[in-house]
Amino acid sequence: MGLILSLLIVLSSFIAYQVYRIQCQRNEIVRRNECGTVVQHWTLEPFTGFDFQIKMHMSIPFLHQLHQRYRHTFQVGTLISHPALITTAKENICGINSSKDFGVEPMRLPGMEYFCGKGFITTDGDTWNHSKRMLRPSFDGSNLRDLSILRDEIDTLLESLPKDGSASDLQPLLYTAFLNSALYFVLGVLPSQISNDAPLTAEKFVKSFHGALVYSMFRTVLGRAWKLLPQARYIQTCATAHKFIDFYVEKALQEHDHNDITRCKRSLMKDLASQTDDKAYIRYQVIQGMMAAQDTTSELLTNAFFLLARNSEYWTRLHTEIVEAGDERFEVDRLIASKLISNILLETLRICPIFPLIGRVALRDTKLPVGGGLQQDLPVFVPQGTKVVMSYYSVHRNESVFGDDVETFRPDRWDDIHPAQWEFMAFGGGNRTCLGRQKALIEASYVLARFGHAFEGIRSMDSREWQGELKMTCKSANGCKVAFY
Ligand code: HEM
Ligand SMILES: *[C@@H]1O[C@H](CO)[C@@H](O)[C@H](O)[C@H]1NC(C)=O
Ligand SMILES: *[C@@H]1O[C@H](CO)[C@@H](O)[C@H](O)[C@H]1NC(C)=O
Ligand SMILES: *[C@@H]1O[C@H](CO)[C@@H](O)[C@H](O)[C@H]1NC(C)=O
Ligand SMILES: CC(=O)N[C@H]1CO[C@H](CO)[C@@H](O)[C@@H]1O
Repeated sequence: MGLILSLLIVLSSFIAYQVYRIQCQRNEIVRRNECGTVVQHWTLEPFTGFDFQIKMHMSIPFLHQLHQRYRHTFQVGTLISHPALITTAKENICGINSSKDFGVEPMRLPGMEYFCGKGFITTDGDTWNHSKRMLRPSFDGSNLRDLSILRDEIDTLLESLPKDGSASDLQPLLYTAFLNSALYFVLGVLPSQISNDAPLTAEKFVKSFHGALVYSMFRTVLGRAWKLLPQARYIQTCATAHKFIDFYVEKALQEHDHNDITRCKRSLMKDLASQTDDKAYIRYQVIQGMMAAQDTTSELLTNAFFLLARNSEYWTRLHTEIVEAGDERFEVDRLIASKLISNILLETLRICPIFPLIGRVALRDTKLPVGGGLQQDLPVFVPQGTKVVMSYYSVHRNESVFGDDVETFRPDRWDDIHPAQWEFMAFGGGNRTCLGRQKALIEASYVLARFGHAFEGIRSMDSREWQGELKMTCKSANGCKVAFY
C-alpha cells in the first residue's frame, strides 16, 4: 500500500512538474511577443508519444488526416520533451530547408554512425557540405546518360515476364534490376562480375548490407535506448559489409595510383578515390550512396505501374507514343522531352511520394515564419532540440495547388498546374535537395518507355488500393501485381 502511494506521489509530482515546465515554455513564447502558440494534438500515451510515432509510420495518410483537422501547422505534445512541430506551410518548408538552424545529425548520427559513418545522410554543416561536394562529380551529365547497364537488366526482366497474361509482381523484379545498376553506379562492378578474390559474393554482401541498415534504422528510432539491446550480431554484420566495400576501396585506390582510372568505367567509388585516399571516408560515402540509390527509383516505377494498371487509358497513350516515336525512341533526349512520361512520373511521385515525411531537428533556438496564433500566420518559436516534420504526403494533396481531385491519378493535370518550389517536394528542396533527381527521372523514363514499347496493355491483378509501408523509404505494401498483354 505504502509503495503504491509513494509511486503515485512521485508520478503526480512528475506530471505537475512537466505541466509547470510546459507553462514556462508557453510564457517564454509569449515573452518573445511576435510569436504565437501552435495548436496542440495530444497523443494517447502522453509521455513520449510512442503511439503517435507508430501510427505515423504504419499509416501514411494519418498525418494528412490531422492536417485536415488542424490545417497547415500543429504540434504534438509529449510530457518528456519539446512538442514536435508538424507542418505543410511552404514558408516553413522553405525556412527548414534553407537555414542552418535545422539539421539531422543529432537525430541520425548516434544510431547510424557505426555502420554508415559520417556522410551526407548523417551529418550537418561542414561535414555534410564536404561529403556532398565529393559526391557531386558522379552526378554529371555523361555519367547519367549511360543506360547500357540498365538496358541489360531490363532486357533480362522483360524476358522473364509471362507473355500469356498471367500475373507477376513487378516490385521484386524492378528492385533487383535497380539494385544491380546501383551497385554498378557505386562500385563499378556488376554482381555477375564480382571477382573470385573478393571476400564475399554479391548476394552475401547485399544481405549483410540490408541487415546492418535495418538495424541501424531501428537504433535511430529507439534513440539512446538502443544501448540496452544486444549488439554482437549487428557488429558482425557491419564488419561483413565493410569488408566487402573495403576490398573495392583498396582496388580503386591502387588503380588511381597507377593512373588506370581513365581506362575503366566511372563509378562513385573511383570518383571518390581520385579526390582522397582516406579509406574509411570513402567506405562510408559509398555506403550512404548505396542507401540513397538502392530502392528509390524502383519504388517510383513500382508505384507508376501500380497506378497505370488502374488507369489504362494512359497506358494506351504511352504505347502509341513510343511505337510512333521510331528508332530514336529510347534516346535520352527524346525520353526527357516526352511530356506524357514526365507527367506520369510527377503524378506518381505526387500521389505516392517515396519520402512522405522528412524530419529535422532544431540545432539552436530559432523561429519558423508561420503557424502560430489562431490564424496560423504568426511566427513560431522553436527551441533547440525540437523535432520538426515536413508532411510531404499532405503537401502534395493541397487542393489550391493541385485541383479538387487530389486523390485521383491524373497525369494530365501537370499541363495546367504550376506548383511553386516548396509546393511539390518529391525530391526535397533547398540545400539538401536530391542529387540523384535527374538520374532517377532519366532511368524511370527509360524503363517506362521499354515497357510501353513491349506491351499493348497492362491489367491490375490486385483489387486493393495502394497502401504504403514506411521504413527508410515508403514502398507499396502489397507490391505491384499486374499482367501484360
Ligand atoms: C525516385 C527516386 C528518388 C527520390 C524520390 C529521391 C528523393 C530524395 C529526397 C526527398 C531527398 C531529400 C532528403 C532530405 O531532405 O533530407 C533526396 C536527397 C538525396 N538523394 Fe535522392 N531520391 C531519389 C533517387 C536518388 C538516387 C537514384 C540517388 C543516387 C544515385 C539519390 C541520391 C540522393 C542524394 C545524394 C541526396 C542528398 C542528400 C543531402 O544532401 O543531404 N537519390 N532524395
Ligand atoms: C495550400 O496552398 C496554399 C497556396 O500555397 C496555401 O496558402 C495553403 O496554406 C496551403 N494549405 C495547407 C494546408 O498547407
Ligand atoms: C543554404 O542555402 C542558402 C541559400 O542558398 C545559404 O545562404 C545557406 O548558407 C545554405 N546553408 C547551408 C547549411 O549550406
Ligand atoms: C559549402 O561549400 C561551398 C563551396 O563549395 C561554400 O561556398 C559554402 O559556403 C559552404 N557552406 C557551408 C555551410 O559551409
Ligand atoms: C534560398 C532560400 O529560400 N533561402 C531562405 C531560407 O530560409 C530562410 C529563413 O529561414 C530565408 O531567410 C532564406 O531566404
